[in-house]
Amino acid sequence: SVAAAAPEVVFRSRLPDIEIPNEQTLQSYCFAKMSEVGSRPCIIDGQTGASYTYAEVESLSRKAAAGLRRMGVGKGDVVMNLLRNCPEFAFSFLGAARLGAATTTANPFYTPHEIHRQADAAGAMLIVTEACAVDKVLEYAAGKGLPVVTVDGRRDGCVEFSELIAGEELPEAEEAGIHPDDVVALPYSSGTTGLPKGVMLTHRSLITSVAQQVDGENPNLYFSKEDVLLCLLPLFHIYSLNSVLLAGLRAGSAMVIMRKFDIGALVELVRAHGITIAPFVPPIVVEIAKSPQVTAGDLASIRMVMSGAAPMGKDLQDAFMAKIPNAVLGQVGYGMTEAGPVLAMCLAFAKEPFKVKSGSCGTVVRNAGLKIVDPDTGASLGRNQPGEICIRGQQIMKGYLNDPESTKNTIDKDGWLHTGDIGLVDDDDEIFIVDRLKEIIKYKGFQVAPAELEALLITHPEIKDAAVVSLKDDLAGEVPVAFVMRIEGSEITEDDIKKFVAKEVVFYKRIHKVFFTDSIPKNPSGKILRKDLRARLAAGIPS
Ligand code: 4UU
Repeated sequence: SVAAAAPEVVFRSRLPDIEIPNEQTLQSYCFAKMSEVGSRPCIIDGQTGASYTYAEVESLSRKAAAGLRRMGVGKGDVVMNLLRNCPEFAFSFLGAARLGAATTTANPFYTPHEIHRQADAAGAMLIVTEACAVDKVLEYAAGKGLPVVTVDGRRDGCVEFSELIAGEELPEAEEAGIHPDDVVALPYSSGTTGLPKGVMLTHRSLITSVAQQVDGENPNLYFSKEDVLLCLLPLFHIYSLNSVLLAGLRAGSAMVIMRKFDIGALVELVRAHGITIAPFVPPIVVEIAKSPQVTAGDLASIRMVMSGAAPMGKDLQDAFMAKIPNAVLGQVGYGMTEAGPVLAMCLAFAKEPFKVKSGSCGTVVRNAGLKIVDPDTGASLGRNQPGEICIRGQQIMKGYLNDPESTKNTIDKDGWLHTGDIGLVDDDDEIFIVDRLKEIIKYKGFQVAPAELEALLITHPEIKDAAVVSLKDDLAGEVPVAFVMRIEGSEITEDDIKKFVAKEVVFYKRIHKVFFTDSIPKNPSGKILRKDLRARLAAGIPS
C-alpha cells in the first residue's frame, strides 16, 4: 500500500542518547548514589515534620521488605497501596520491590466497589491503607484472607505499619533473583478504550523512564541534591510516583510530602522547607494564579513549576508566569500510564535549558522515538501535521495484566505504543496535543473511563442504554456527561441517575449532566459513536 511504502518519520530528542543502566533493580538504581546522599534529607512529612535521610529511607524500605515477607509476600506477588501521600507509601513500595513483588496503587477515596474490583483484578494479596479507607476493605480482606496494614493507628484485625518495620532489615543478598523485566508497579488505566486495566511497569521500564528525565550530563529534567521537591500530587497516580518520588530519589533531592491540597498549607510548606520544585496539574496552577492569598514573595524559593497530566493553555501559562516571575514554568511533560509514563518533556527544564513555546507539552524524551501517524491510513506524517502520537522505547509498559488482546491493540508488532492522542511536532521538535481520539475523560488530570460508567448505568433497571462522553469544564478541564435511553414508561429523572452513579464511584467520576435521548448512535459492530455525541454537545442541542 501507499502507506507502507512511505518513509517513516521518527522524531527524536534534541538531547543525545545516554547510557541507561536498566539491567538492575529499580531500588538499586534509585539508591545508587547512597555514598553521596546518605545523610541528606530524603523524605519529609509535611504534616508531622518527621524527616528521613536517604540512609534511613533505604533502611526502612529493607525493614518493610522483611515485614512484608513475614506476612507472606514474595516474588511475583502484588501488594495494594491504598494511600494518600505519606512516607509509608514509599517504604512499602520500595519494600515490595525488594521482594520482587509489584505494588498496585489505588485512590483511597474510591468506593468499596472500585477498590474490590481492582484488588481482585490485580490479585492483591495484602493491602496497605489508612484510617480514611480501612472500613472499605476490612470485610473484603477478611473474606479473602488478605492481611491489612494501617499506617496511621491501630485497628482490630490489622497490622500497624510500625510493627511491619519493627524487625531486622531484609539482607541485600536476599533480593537476588529479580529480573529487569519483572513487574514492579501495577497502576490501573483504561488506555485508549474500555475498562481500567493493570499496566505492567517493570524495573527496566521505570529505570529507563526516570533516566530519560534526570540522568545524563544535561538531564532533560534537572533535579539536584540541593533541590526540595513538593510531593503534593497523589503518589497513586504514575505522574507523581515516577516524576516526583522515583526521579527525586535518583537525583538525591529532598521531597516534602503533602497529603491534600490546600493553598494556605502549601504556602507554609514552601516557606518552611524552601521548596524549589513544584509539580502541579493545570487546575492547581489555575487556583494559584487566581488566589489573592498567594503573592510572588510567598513562592520566591520555587525555581521550577511543572504541570502535566492534562492540557495547559498558553493564556493560563502566561497568567501564572506573572505571579511567579523567578521560576521556569512549563508542561513538564506529556505522560500516559502505559508509556512508562513520560513521552515528552519540556526542554526548558534541562540543566542547560532550551527556549520553548507556551502551550507545547515538550519534546520527545531521549533514548526513544516518536511518530505521528494518520489514524485512518497508518501512514507516518511529517512536521506540523496532526495525527496519532506513537512512542517506542524501553520505558513503555510490558503490557496489560492478563489482557493480551488489549495489549496487542495498544502496542503494535513493531513496538510502537499508540496513545490515542492527536498531536503534531513543530519545526522546533516541540509537541502540541490538539485532540483526543480515545474515549478517556480527564477530570483535573484524573482518569474517568466512559465504559465503566456506561456499564454501571445500564445496570439500572430503568435504563435501556447509555453513553458517556466528556464536556469541557472551566474548573476541572473536562467532566463526564451521559446520554441516556430510558425504558418505555420510565420517568426516572436526571437527578435520580446522578445519585445512582454517585453512590458507586469516586467523586471525580460523577455524572455532571444527563441528556435523555431516543437512540445511542453506534457503528455496525456496536461501538458507540462518541464523535457524534460530542458533535451534538458542541452544537448545543443534546437530545
Ligand atoms: C495534554 O496523565 C498521565 C501522566 C502524566 C504525566 C506523567 C509524568 C505527566 C508528566 C510526567 O512527568 O497519565 P494518564 O494515563 O492518567 O493519562 C494519559 C492521558 C494522555 O494520553 C493525554 O490524553 O492524559 C493526557 N495528558 C495530557 N494532555 C497527559 N499529559 C498531558 C499534557 N497535555 N501535558
